[in-house]
Amino acid sequence: MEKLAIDRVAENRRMVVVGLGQTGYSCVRYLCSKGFDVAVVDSRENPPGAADLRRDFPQVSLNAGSLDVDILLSAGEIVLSPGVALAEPELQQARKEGIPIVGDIDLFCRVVSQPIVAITGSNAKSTVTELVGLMARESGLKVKVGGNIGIPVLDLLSAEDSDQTELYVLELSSFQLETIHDMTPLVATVLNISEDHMDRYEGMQPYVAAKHRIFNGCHKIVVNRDDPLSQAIVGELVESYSFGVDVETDEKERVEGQQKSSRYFGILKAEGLSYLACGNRALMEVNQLGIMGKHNVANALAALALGSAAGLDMKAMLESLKSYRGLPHRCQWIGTWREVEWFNDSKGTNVGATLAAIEGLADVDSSMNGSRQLILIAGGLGKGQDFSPLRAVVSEKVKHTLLIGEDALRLQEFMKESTVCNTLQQAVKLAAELAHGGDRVLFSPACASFDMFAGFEDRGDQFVTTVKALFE
Ligand code: UMA
Ligand code: ADP
Repeated sequence: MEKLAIDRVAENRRMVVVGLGQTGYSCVRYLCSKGFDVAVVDSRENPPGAADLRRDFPQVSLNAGSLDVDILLSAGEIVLSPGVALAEPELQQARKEGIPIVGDIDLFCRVVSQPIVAITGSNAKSTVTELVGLMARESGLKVKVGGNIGIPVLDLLSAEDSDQTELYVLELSSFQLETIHDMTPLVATVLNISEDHMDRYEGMQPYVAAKHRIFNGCHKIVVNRDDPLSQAIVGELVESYSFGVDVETDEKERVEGQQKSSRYFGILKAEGLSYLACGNRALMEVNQLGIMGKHNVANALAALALGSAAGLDMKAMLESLKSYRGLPHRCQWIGTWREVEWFNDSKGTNVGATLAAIEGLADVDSSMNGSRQLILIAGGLGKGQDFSPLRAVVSEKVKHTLLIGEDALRLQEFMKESTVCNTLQQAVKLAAELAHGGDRVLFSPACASFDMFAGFEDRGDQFVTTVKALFE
């Protein structure tokens, strides 16, 4: 029974899965295939997986509408979905009664012996996870990518070729990290930290603490030199790699300066050109990157550091950085009409992401005198965030902001020039009227989407469709 033969579970093979979304359903499928007695509870009246469960696993009971305490207390182990907080009183009660609460990542780690690259952060997780996956594939490894990126980790095990997998690259959210006990990743990183999910955490401290659980038991770490909250205190035996766009060493300094270690990833400037660099060695010109913006330079360096720590081939990694064009809805270029460029950053769901998108796209263009003018479209569900960090950057780099959604008025307090719109379509139309040749229009909401859309993909798709309908 693999490593799952923990005493308690061996005694009581009843697993209670909490939540029947993507994760819960993958847990049911996995646990049933291993012969466990499985029951499901979900606080929603009609959870998304209910019809499929009845059809494919009629032997599994589903109790929907509340987290039934008696069912929870009957468990050998509770398997918690990430969308449900450990703080729910029913779960706290079960915990007090001594019932272990784990997540799908623990179930996965108990049976997997291959190396894992574990990636978290407030932003850039999916981009860096995809990049490291691509780099590993280009290096000739059989690699699987999953986790918060949208593929539950247990589904990676059900693939026919999973026995041959040589490396797993996992994107992990703070929610998933809350229930991790058994992971010992080869490499772990917190890419960056900025405020998010404040509707779930009582302040930054517990949010940061959840993220840092990724470092427990890891062999190597990658830290962001520009972000103190990403950095961990680890023992001497843990190899430490770092990345940052902070230090720009010119050639003179490079010759005279101290030799930097091969675990140090940064930017080198020489003869007016910027290079991604490892130690004192220039690797490739920044403008050869397939993804745009300063934040993506940091993401490329993070991927290089993670890939190096995982032993990937440098040439393959650099080729991947040249060919990778990024995921949709992340600072994605939509097109240029009347000399105005339009960008969809619907995945910018918190203030940190939107700041990075603004800084990345309002870069200085040598053909113009100074920064580009941005028109920003933002707004949605603020998740209890403090919007004030937007004030200074928006006032410096954004010509006008168009605001939508539930927290539009709260956001407006921090915007110099802004207009509240009833719909995204109205905001797009106004943006087209306000933008002049050379400007860029950026849709980066700094908010979640569920007040007006089915999710960030739906929101981004509606933006792209509206923009294209206006011009094509
Ligand atoms: N819910 C209830 N009651 C329940 C169970 C769930 O109200 O009993 C609600 C949750 O509060 C949440 C929703 O249902 O609003 C979905 O929760 P879930 O745990 O069932 O979610 P899954 O469908 O399993 O998807 C989860 C991740 N979602 C969350 O953590 C909310 C997905 O990340 C992830 O791709 C998937 O597992 C596979 O690993 C999404 C996400 O938004 C993209 N993640 C957050 C983020 O990136 O910021 C953390
Ligand atoms: P995540 O999976 O963590 O949400 P994504 O790679 O999907 O991260 O990117 C989400 C958004 O985060 C992007 O649309 C962009 O606005 C922002 N972003 C990307 N890279 C960075 C970075 N290095 N620092 C801050 N924000 C970033």
